Amino acid sequence: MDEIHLGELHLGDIDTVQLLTPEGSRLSDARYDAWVADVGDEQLLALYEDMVVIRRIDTEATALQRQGELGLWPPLLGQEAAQVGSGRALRRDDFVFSSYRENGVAYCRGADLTDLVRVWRGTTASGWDPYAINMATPQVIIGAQTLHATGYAIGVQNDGSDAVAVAYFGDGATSEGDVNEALIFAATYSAPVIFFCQNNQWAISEPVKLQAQRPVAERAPGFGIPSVRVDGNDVLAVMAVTRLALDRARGGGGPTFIEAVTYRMGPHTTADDPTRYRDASEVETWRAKDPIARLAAYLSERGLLTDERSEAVSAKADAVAAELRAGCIALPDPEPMAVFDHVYSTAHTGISRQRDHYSRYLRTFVGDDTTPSAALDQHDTLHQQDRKAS
Ligand SMILES: Cc1ncc(C[n+]2csc(CCOP(=O)(O)OP(=O)(O)O)c2C)c(N)n1
Repeated sequence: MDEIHLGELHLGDIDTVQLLTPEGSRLSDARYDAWVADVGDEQLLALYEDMVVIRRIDTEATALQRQGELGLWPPLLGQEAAQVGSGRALRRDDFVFSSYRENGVAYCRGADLTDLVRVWRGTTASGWDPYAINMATPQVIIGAQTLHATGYAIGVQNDGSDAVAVAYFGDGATSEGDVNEALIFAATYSAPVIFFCQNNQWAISEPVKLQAQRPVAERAPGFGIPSVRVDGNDVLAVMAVTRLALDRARGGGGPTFIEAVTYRMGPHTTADDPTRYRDASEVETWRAKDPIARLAAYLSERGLLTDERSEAVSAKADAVAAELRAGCIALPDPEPMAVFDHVYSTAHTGISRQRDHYSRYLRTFVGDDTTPSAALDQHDTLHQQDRKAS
């Protein structure tokens, strides 16, 4: 397979890789077909199931937030193909550094369902063990994870491993200094890292056109990094471009920048109201490019997605949603004073003072059944230890 050459990209003629049209027809592509030639019927059906399940997780979590069970949720509705196509291309020992919206990638990495919602329920400061699924916990500081991914990639390169780091971020993140610094370092050290930008057209209420006068994918060649623009609602095309980029990185070819052109059909988070800044017609235009509908159309046309199969996928999605809901609701409330644990490994007067203040505040509730007396007793012991230490 040819490598992507920097000289291939020119202003104004950037192509978007597509293997499945919105109507569900398979296009042939001399360059990318080979990268998904091994994807047989069962694997296509598995990709379809992944996307349906991920959408179901998303709608269930959104419902949980609306019912007051989660404080917040960042929906990924419409971005299933970008996340599944790339997530399923990775090896177990590759490492993912994501933002808060990559719940679909986390599902592909094998994250426990309850772990997807712990943080959003506010019961913990981080959702899962990064080393159990080789995926860092979600980054809320926009773009910072691109630096982490680049540093990690330089590390595995030094170790002589052929594992790859993948940074997921949005179109808005490309305006951040961190992302630009990461691109420079990755190019300089030829780091085995993939910059996977999900261009979902909006950074909260800022349209991508305001931030990027040219396609986002055109930025990377300026840093010496080859880039590719792919239809992010086409799971097969996303898988093909990700596999090529992984192959380049494993073979010492360095970083690749992927712009997956997709659309966030829901709000930025459940705290946002997109009707205030975007036209309903825009959403409808993108709904016609739905990633799940096009794969369903392709599979149905080929007689693969039978009623029976479709029902089995729905049943699986419902079971996953029920498990997610049960796990979420059963999460124990942490002791209030536990928020001060693990902030510093040694005594710290700033934290001690805050802990003391909060403890006194909690004591104003004494007599109330919700008073966490065990936590307060524990706090007193810790506080005395701190005092002795300082
Ligand atoms: C450094 C930083 N600046 C600002 C914010 C506030 N903020 C949260 S999400 C967001 C928009 C991000 O848009 P994009 O990168 O396109 O990702 P998307 O949410 O669309 O997936 C902003 C500005 C932040 N979290 N971090």
